[in-house]
Amino acid sequence: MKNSSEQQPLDPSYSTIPGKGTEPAGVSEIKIKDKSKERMGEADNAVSQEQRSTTSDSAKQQDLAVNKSSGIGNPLTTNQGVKINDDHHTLKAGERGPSLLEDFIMREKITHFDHERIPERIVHARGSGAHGVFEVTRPIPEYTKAKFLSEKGKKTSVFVRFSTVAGERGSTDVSRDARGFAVKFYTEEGNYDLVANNMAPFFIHDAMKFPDLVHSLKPEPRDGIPQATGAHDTFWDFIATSPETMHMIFWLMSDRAIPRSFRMMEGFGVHTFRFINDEGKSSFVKFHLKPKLGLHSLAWDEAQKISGKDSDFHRRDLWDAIASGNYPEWEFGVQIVPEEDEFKFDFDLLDPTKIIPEELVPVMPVGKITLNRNPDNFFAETEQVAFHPGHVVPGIDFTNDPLLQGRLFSYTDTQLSRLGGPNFHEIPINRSICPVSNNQRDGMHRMQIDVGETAHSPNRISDNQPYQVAESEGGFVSHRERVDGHKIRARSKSFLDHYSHAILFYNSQDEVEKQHIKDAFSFELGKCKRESVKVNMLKLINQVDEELANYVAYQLGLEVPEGKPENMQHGPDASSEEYETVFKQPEISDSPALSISRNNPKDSIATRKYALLCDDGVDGAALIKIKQALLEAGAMVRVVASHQGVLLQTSEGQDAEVSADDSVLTTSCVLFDGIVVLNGSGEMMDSMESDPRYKEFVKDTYKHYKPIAVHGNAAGFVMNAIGDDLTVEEGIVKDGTPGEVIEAFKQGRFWNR
Ligand code: HDE
Repeated sequence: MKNSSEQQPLDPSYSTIPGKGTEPAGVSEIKIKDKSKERMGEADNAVSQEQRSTTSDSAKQQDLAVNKSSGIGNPLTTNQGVKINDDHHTLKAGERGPSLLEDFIMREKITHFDHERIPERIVHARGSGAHGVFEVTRPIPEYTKAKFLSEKGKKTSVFVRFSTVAGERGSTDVSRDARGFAVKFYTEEGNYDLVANNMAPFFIHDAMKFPDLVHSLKPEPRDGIPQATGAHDTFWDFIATSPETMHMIFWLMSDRAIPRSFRMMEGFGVHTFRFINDEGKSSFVKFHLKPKLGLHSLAWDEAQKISGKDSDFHRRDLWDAIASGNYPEWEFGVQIVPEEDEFKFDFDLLDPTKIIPEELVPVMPVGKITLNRNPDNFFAETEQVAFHPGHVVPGIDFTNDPLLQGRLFSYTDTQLSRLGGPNFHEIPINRSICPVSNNQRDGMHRMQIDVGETAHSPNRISDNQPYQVAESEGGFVSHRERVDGHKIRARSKSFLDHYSHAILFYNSQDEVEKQHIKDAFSFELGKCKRESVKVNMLKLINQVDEELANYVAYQLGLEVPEGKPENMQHGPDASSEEYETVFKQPEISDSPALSISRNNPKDSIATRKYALLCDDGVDGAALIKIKQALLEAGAMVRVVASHQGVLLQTSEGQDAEVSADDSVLTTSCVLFDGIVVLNGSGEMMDSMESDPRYKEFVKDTYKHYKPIAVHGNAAGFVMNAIGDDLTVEEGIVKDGTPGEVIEAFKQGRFWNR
């Protein structure tokens, strides 16, 4: 293995934007330590705590450096280090003869190849990751003794993995689904993993139901269809018989399930956790991640088309943003509930299908996460990273949320088979930046060479080393919660209100968002084959909103059935006294924080992507002017024509070359946030008019509610292309100045079309 002085430079495109995107903070500070010593536990003092905390934003990069190798300048060798003379031909008995078993070089190469895949994650198989840094903006020692939250300005390395839930590893990024948002904080006290989602509630109460939920969501067992979507019978059959899913299902039918970008979605820790301060006092806490760019989503038709045109849409967006120096940022915030207020709410804090409305307990910002470095190797980092909600540090602890309790078992268990044994914590992306020593030994792929004479405790032979650590010195001590109960398999009655938070969520949406929810239910249930599934679902939807249920019923060609839902899993029987307690009204009637449109800043086009649509004969001067203005506003711009490369121009006195980055064959309007249609020669307009791909480019941009700027003689073509779909001209800027175009682009979507 080569040392990191021969490490590949950072992504070369970092330096393409002047003044931006040079090395992420701290990377240049990388110094090589003797990692072999440190990994053997001998170098506990090799880097002092002080040194660590001053370099902590780059501490993980420093840690990873020893494992990196570019191969550049090296001879080609076998895995045993033997130099290879011919890597292209199998050893054969004669030029046309049979291959020889003796060929250790060929056998090694093929054998390694045969084993280079690992099992994909059971859920969240499709993901994208990036490195970054967490910085404290508001220390909270009054609530938690976690050191990474203790000082203003303190920086901690992080690795974040975003994911879809249902689809397999190679599936589309833009299915209707929840998104995983898992953050590994490499703190000086060990790794802390916040394994979050982009939706605040979860489907179910109890971990025991998770395999059923996931089996229903995954492709159906008989035919393996459909991929990466819940729009099929088994999923809706599970939902329709499990009313506890109603809150989450409304989030899933909302635009939150089709984010425009990972960079534009929130993260939620879902469960209520505990913070523990230095005095041992506990408070309840919910974790939040709020994107600096605000919340933005796709249109459903657009998302389905993106799946065909670029199924790596989110992965590419994240990669390109980081590579071009547009580092995504999230505010990291907490909702704190004092222990004594545990029963103050209408819902149970331990119920993961509920949220604490931000209007009841505001989110306090405590830091920010910035993603500033793409991985060097997808497999080594994004695929091998292993998160676990049980990876906590002193100052963070669990509650008795039965879903969380089950997760605490599942994550290590699943890594054992996915990553091939019990030593996955040694994989570079997973190992902590602080020393690890204990009496665990051996197992598949052990990297650490444990020296010394003992692997047991207590021991006199090695003077009880490694030693236990007092709580006051940072030893983890579980919160001393009094627990007293019967051993039963049951569900708390305090969890049985299944509808109030779904009602709150739905009522907090604006009319456009409500319409999208109506359409989503109609689409998803419309894909189901069994009428019984649809009818059961209509009954449940009817508990949340009658008008919605009637709308969906009409779309399905059905009627909303009379009566309350019956034969539900874990809802009380319709004849029981408890039954009415299930139907509560929400504690508050409106929560603006739940709506995307109310959290959607319209103040910038930075990092948005626009197409300049034109062809040979374009007015080059106009193209350069608008392109420059958009770039200066921080947008990304691609020129799209009938072919790639240099374009002929009409403009006089315009010497600069203009060329097309993409053609209408290689790209699509669904990959852009808006378009500018340039003016040009009569021939240019004729060729655009006669090419259906141009027409579709404009028409779909309009249909997906996105802004269209049009110059001069292109206006006729644009209006023809939209044709009968035209309802309002809002969002179509004719002959606007660059400033006017940018103002329209800032609006993002014109939903009233
Ligand atoms: Fe997970 N979940 N989960 N989950 N989850 C996994 O662990 C599980 C739940 C979440 O990018 C698996 O390493 C159970 C809630 C994310 O690598 C597995 C239950 C939330 C990721 C697993 C839940 C999540 C996972 C599969 C119910 C939001 C991707 C691979 C008790 C707070 C992490 C793996 C990554 C992954 C189990 C419910 C988020 C099988 C049993 C609630 C973001 O262990």
